[in-house]
Amino acid sequence: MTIELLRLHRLNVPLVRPFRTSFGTERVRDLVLVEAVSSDGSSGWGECVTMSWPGYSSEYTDGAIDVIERHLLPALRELQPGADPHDVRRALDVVRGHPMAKCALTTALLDAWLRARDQSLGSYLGATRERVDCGVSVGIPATETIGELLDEVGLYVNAGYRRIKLKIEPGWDLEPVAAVRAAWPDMPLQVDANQAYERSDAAHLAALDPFDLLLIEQPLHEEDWYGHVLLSEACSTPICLDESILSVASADSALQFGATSIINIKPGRVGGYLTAREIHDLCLERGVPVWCGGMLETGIGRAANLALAALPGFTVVGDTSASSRYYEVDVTEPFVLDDGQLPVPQGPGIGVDPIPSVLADLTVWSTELRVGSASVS
Ligand code: NPG
Repeated sequence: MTIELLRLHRLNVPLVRPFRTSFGTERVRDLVLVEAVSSDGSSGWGECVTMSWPGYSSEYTDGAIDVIERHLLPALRELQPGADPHDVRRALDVVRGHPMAKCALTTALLDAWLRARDQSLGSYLGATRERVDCGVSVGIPATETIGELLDEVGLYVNAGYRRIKLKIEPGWDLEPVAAVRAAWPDMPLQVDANQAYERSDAAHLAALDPFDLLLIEQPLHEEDWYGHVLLSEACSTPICLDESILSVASADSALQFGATSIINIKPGRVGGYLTAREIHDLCLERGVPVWCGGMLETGIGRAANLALAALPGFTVVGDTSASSRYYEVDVTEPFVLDDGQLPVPQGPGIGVDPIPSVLADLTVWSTELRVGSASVS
């Protein structure tokens, strides 16, 4: 199989409600779908999870498009005939960083490669479940009122979600957590700070301990490894790292140092599904629980995340929510919650395709790039 063309589709997809975190507010998801077109005309798909501005990480959508066109595509052209998904990952290693752009590209090629073999991504990665428990991430309400928060959480609880994650920041933490815990005493609950706190907030964060949270996610700056060790000692609630974990080596280091006891695995943040699986394997071997984080993906990224979240080490409920939590109209057939779970797609590759008319409606820009000699077989 030869990949002849890459098509980049930039989509602007309105969110059903603004999503506010400690680093900003997202109203429209500005994302890129990478389509890898094979010599037989079939396509593989990958979603680039960058945001339009570098608030969550240093990557952003214009930058991802640029690095794909200017640096990753030429690296792909160096592939030898017969290259497999591991060769593709290695070929892109000549570019430092840019894991989200790499993930989008490697997933599109992996999807094409698996479709040609009639194998699903779940089976390729080693999935052991056909359905995945789903949690939901709840942003900071626009009005910053407890009433609005409880209304939104109530919608999700009634829809059947099995775990609630609350976004927190200084000034929006103890009170909302206490209110949600009081309203739903038995609901699995966790919080995510997206690096908003300082080491000196340790005693304040330890005040979350009585609320029986599953974890506190990424309280400190992503490079503050020692700070997370100190917090792990100060809080009885487990600390979980997200932004700090970019590779197998950083996962290993964080665990060895005691900076984290649970890991949020996001394929985009670590450069793709092969590395995501390797981090999973390392954690499984060490008895460290992992869960699959979300980046407000459309059905394309969600399908692939569900395949990953079906691996045996994913014992903590993740962010793989239903399409309706994010979008009125998804790019693929919608993923619909059933008893708090979503099905793992069983078809070849990621198992879903964009709906052409929806893709056309949501596309704000696209380009076609000739790959030339890259052959993946
Ligand atoms: O359900 O996809 C989802 C969103 C989960 O909270 C979520 N994601 O910091 O983990 C995060 C946050 C995020 C979303 C980060 C979009 C960056 C972009």
